[in-house]
Parts: sequence; structure tokens; C-alpha cells
Amino acid sequence: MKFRKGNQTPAAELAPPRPEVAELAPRIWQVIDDAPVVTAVTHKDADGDTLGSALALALALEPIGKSVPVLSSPPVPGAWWFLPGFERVNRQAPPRGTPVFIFDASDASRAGAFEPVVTQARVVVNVDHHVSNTRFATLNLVLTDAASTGELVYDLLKAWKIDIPPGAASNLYATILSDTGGFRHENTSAHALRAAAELVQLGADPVMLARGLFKSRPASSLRMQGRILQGLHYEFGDRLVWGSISQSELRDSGATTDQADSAIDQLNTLRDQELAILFKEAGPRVTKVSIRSRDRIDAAELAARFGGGGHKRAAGMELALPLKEAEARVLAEVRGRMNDLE
Ligand SMILES: [Mn+2]
Repeated sequence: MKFRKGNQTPAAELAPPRPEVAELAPRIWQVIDDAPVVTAVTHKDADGDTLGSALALALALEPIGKSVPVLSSPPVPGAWWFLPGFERVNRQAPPRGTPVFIFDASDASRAGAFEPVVTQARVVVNVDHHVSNTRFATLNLVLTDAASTGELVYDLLKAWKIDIPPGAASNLYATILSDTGGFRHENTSAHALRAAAELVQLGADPVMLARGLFKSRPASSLRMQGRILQGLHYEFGDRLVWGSISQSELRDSGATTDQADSAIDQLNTLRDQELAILFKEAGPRVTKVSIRSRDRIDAAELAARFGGGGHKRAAGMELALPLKEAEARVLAEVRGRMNDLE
């Protein structure tokens, strides 16, 4: 193995990688050791975790002579423009036969337009933290106790003992910041906070990243959120809150479907709320659904009932139904579960 030596920060100051990552790291290195090109694939409707993981790998491997094309199924949400290296996404088509990493994706279909890149690759490395991961790859680095997939990428880079440049550190910090909802969700573990602190030590810029993530919304996004909030429905004594946004409402507010993604987090600020659901009309017969749960309902399991997936507290799915039908179908199931909680 040709591991590079010497992090910018003495290794003694950094926590060792998780044992599970340290154990698999040499085998993962083996598949990329002789490869001049390593492809990094994100999941579709890319979020900060999948993009930050892919970009961190690219920015860490390029200084040691590897070319790392980053592929993300279009349209790539422009909201992530502030991640270092974002401009390289989809700029370079990988040659055939390169090893492929896929990040934060529970199965190959999550790669969207780039699914063939994953399914036709000779070697695939699947790095993820979803409970729903199907372990579809050649090598599966799947640990569900990680706050973000990026946390696992960080452990992997540590295990490989390669330098982590500031741009890679920023991307990895962004994966934790976004997947913990700004250190607010249940996955805000000591491990995640320690990793975040170390990444700042390594040059991640927490102010720039918080600004990019939480203070960079276009006015259209706030206008759209206003629409959603105005039309919310409260049921079961405010323990179920749900809302929706149609294509025409999106058009009127000047916002795009991917901008609606952050609105669910506003619904999730309600006191005593048990379940928050947001329906987004993505097309005449396509409805995207986001779910957030507080204590008693498993959002991932609920989403799985409709072919989706995610985490216990945050999940989603895409239904091949018009908006109103999707609402009726999901709410029937949800109301049943809310009744069971009584
Ligand atoms: Mn994630």
C-alpha cells in the first residue's frame, strides 16, 4: 500500500478512525491503488452529505495524483454552490473501467441518471449510513451510527493516512453540519462533534459553511415557504402537521422543486409535533414526499411502505401519483398510525 504520510495536524491530536473503517480501509485502498482515475457518484437530488463526501474524496485524492470525476444526477441543486470544488461536478466524463465510489445511497438506483455507471463498474465502493442500505456493492462501508456519510469518508482518509486539504475538510464538515441539521438532530453524537472540531482544525471554514447552508436562500425560497406555511393542516392536536406545494404555486413564487426541500425543516419546529409531512408536486404524476418524525413514529419505515427510505427521523419517497392522490394515499396510512398512538 502506498499510503501518504503526515496530516497537517499531528495524528496524535486526531481521534483514531472507527475500528470498522480501519479494518476495511486497506481493502478499499487496494481497489484504487493502481487506478489513475477514481469516479465519485452522488445520489440523485443531491444533498450536502452526498456532495460533500464525493468532493472531499476528489480534493483529497487529487494531490496524490489521482483524477476524480464527480458525477451527480442532474439537475444538481444549485444551493450547494458554496462547497469547495462544486464547479467540478459533472465536468468530466470518467473513462470506462474505473473504480466507482457511491456515497450516501442505499441502492444503485439512487444514482439516478448515473445508475449505469454504478451497475456497469468492475468495482464499486458503497459508503453510506442509511439503515435501508442494501449492501449492493463490491465493498460496502455502511455504518448506521455515523451522523453523516462524510464522517465515514473522514475516517477512511484518516485510515489511509493521506493529507486532508482545507477544501476537503470543509466538505466533510458540511456533511455533518447538514445531516445533523446544524447539530440539532438525534444523530448529533460526541463522535460527530469531535469530527467536526477536528475538521475545523484541519482548515474547514464553519462560518462560510453555515452561511452557505443556512443564510443563502433566495427570496423566492422564502416566498414559497410562506405559501406552504399559510396552507398547513394541523391534526391530532397539532401532533400531525402537513402541507403541500403545487407546480403552479412554485411558479408563482419563482422557486424550484429542490428549493422546497428545506421547507420541511420549518414544519419540524412545531412544539408537540410527532409527524411532519410535506408533499411537493414534481410533475403531473410525480409527487415527492418529505417526512420528519419526533419520537414515536419511524419515518424510514413509513417511507418504505411507499417505496422510499431514509432515516428514523427524516425520510422521503417519490410517488407516481398526482399531488392530491398522493396526499390521500399517504395521509390515510399516517392517520391510522396517529390513531394507534392514542
Ligand atoms: Mn446522509
